[in-house]
Amino acid sequence: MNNTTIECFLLTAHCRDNGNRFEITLWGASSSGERVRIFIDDFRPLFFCPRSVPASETAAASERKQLSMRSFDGGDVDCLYFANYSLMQQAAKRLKSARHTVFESDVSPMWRYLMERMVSGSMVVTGTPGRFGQFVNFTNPRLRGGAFTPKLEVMAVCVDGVDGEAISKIACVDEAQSHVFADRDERRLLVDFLAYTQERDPDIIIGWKVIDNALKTIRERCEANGVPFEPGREKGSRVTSSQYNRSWRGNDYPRTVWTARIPGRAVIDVPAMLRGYHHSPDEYQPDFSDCLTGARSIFDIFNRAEILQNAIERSKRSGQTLDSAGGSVASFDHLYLPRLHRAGYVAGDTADIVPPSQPLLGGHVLEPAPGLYENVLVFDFKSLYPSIIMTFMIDPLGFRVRDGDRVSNPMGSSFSKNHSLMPEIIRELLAARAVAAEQKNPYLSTAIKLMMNSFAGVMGATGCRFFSEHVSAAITGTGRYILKASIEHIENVCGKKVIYGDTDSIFVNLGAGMEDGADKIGKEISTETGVWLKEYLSEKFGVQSALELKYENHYRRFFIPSLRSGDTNQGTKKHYCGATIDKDGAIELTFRGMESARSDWTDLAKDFQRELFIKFFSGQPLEDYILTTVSLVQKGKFDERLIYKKRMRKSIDSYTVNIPPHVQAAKLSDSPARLIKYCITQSGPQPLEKLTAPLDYQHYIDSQLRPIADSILLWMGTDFDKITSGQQDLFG
Ligand code: DCP
Ligand code: MG
Ligand code: MG
Repeated sequence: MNNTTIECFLLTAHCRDNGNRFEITLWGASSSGERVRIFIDDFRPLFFCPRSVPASETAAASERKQLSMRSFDGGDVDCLYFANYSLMQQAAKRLKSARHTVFESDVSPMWRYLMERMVSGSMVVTGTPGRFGQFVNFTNPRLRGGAFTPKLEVMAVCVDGVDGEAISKIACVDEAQSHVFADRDERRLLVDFLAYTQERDPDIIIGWKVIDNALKTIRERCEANGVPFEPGREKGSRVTSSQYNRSWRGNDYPRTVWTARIPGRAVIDVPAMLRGYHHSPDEYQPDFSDCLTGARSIFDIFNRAEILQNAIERSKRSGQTLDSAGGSVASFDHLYLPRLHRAGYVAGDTADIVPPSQPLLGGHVLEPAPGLYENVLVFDFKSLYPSIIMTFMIDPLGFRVRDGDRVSNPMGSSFSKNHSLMPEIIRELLAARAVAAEQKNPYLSTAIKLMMNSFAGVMGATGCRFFSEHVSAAITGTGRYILKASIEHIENVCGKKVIYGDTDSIFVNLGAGMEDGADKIGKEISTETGVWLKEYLSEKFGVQSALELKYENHYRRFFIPSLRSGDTNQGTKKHYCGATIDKDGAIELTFRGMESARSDWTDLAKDFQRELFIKFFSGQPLEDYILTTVSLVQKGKFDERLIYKKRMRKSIDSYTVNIPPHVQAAKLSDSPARLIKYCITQSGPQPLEKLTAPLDYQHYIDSQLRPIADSILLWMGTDFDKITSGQQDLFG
C-alpha cells in the first residue's frame, strides 16, 4: 500500500446520499501546488440517544454502540450510526415524536466528520493517491487538522446583462490575465466562458453579488441556451435559493438566500465580506463603468482589503469554509463539540433549548452628563468578554458539571475549574488576535475579536445548542460589575471624575489646563486600576484576572450632546464627538453615533459638521458660520455638495408603497446604476443626470444643516430655528 501524506487547505465541502451510502467530497489546494479531491464514503452519519431508549425504537440504525459518554444531565448515552443522512434524519424525527431525547441529531454529518478530525481549513491527508482527471484523488484517506497556509488562485467575474435577457458580456480578471466574452451568440459566449474557467482553473471565484447576480444569471442563461452549467472541478455545480423568515419585532420578513455550490472552487462575495469584517464597506466602491473595469476593480478591492488572507486565517480559526461571512453558531459548534466529546460529554439538540425566562441584559451604559469638556481620557478593557470567560472559567460544560473545585463570579453562579473548555479556546484566539495586531492587520484582529465576542453572544442566543441564560448572564453581569467597580475605583481612589462609560469603556474628565500631563495620567490610571482589579478579584473570587484596562485616547475637547427634548441635563447615550491633536498640531475629530459617514448625509452635511465642531471646540462663535452657510446654500453656492448617494438594495420594481427618495430618483433615470446619485428638487427627488427642477434648498437646510447645528445648539440653550428665524426678522 502506497501511503502518502500531504497537507492541503479546504476549498469546498459537499455531501449527499448516494443510494444506501453517504458521500462527502472535499476539494483542497495542496502545499505542493496540486489540487486535491478527497472522496469519503466510509463515514456513517450518527447522533446520540440515552441508553434508556429501548432497542426496538432504534432498529433503523445500522449500529448502536455503547459509549463511555454522558449527556449534560449525567445520563449514559449510546451512539446510533446510519447508512445515510436521510435515514439518520428520519430516525431522529421518529424518536423525537415518540418523546425520546436525542443528542446532536441536528449536526450535519459532513461537518461532524471534519470537526472530529480537528480540520479547520488546513488538513493533513494520508492515503493512497490516485488521479481524478488532471487532479489528485484520495478515496477514504485519513484526515487530521493541519496548519498550512495555501497560495490560492482567484478569478473575478463580472456579468453585463439585464435580468431575464441575454448576457451581453462576461469579464474575467485574475492575477495574470483578463478576458472579456462579448459574443453576439449568447450560447457561444457561455460555452467560451465555461471553457475559459476550466482552463484558468481558479480556486476562488469572486464578484460583487457574485451568487445572486453573476452566477445566478450565468446559470439561468446556460439553462435557456441548453448549455450545461458546469464551472466546477467536477460535475454538480448548482446555484440555489432558499427562503427563510427573519423575525424582527414580532413580524416575519421573508428573505431569499442564494447559495452557490461549485465543486472545487470557493465562491466569495466581496461586499458580503466587506460588510462582515470591515468597518466601512463604503470606502470600497467598485467602478462599474464597464464590465471589464468592474471585474478589475472587484479584483483590486479584494486584494486591497486583504480579504483572502483574512478569510484563510478566519477559516483556520473557525473551521468554516473560505466563503463564510458569519456563522457564529456553526463556528462555536465546530470548535466546541469535538472538545466536549473528548471530555466525555455530548450536547443536546438546538430545538430542545428552553428560551430565557426574561430578556437578557447586555452591558452597562452610564447616564452621560452632556456638555463640553477639556482633556477627556478614554479607557477600554481589552477583549472584555473573552477575558471574563478566561478569568471566571465561564463555560457551558463547566456550568453543568457539578464538581467541587469551582470558580464563582459576581453573578453568584459558579463554573468548574477542571471541566471548563472555553478558556482554552479563547486563549488560542486571544493569542491569534495579538499576532494579527502585531502584524498590523486590523481587519484580521477585528475579525478574531468579533469571533470571540460572538462566542460570548451565542451562549445567550437560543439558536445555539449551548444557550444558557445563566452562562450568558455570568458574562454580561460580570462585565457590568467590573465596569462599575473600576469606575468607583477611578473616582474614589484615583480621584478623577468619570463622565461616561459604556459596556467596557470609561471616559474620565481631567479638565482645562491638563494637556501636557494627560498621557502620563492616562497610563498611570490604566496600570494602577489593572493592578487594583487583579488584587480585588483575587481576594473576592480567588481568580487570576486576565482583565486589562487599556488607556486608549486623550481627547483635547469632548462633547456629549443633550437630549433632543432640549433637557440640557440629560445626555444621549452612545453619542459623542471628541477632538484629538496629532503631532503636527492638526485637529482630528471622532464622531460616535453622530457619524458624518452616514449614507443619507451629503458632502454639505459632512463639511458643515466638521467645521462647526472645529469652531465650537476652539471657542469661536457659531451663529455667523451657521447663517453664512444657510445663505450660501440658498444662493446656490453649494449645489455640487447637495448630492445624495445611495445604493439600491432591491430591484426598482419591488418597491410599490412608500417608495424611498433614491428609488423615486432611480425610476426617473434612463439607466439606473447600482449607486443612485440624486438631489431633492422642488419637484421631488431627481437623478443627477436628469436634474430639471430647481433644488429644494429648504429641504437641505432642514434635514442636513439643522440636526447638526442643533446637536450643539440645544446644549447651549438655543436652537437652529431661533438663530435662523432671528435673521429673517432682522431683514424682514
Ligand atoms: N460587544 C458585543 N458585541 C458588539 C460589541 C461589543 O457583544 N458588537 C461586547 C463584547 C465585548 C464588549 O462588549 O467584549 C466590549 O466591546 P469592545 O468593542 O470594547 O470589544 P472588546 O473589549 O472585546 O475588544 P477591544 O480589545 O477592541 O476593546
Ligand atoms: Mg474593549
Ligand atoms: Mg469598548
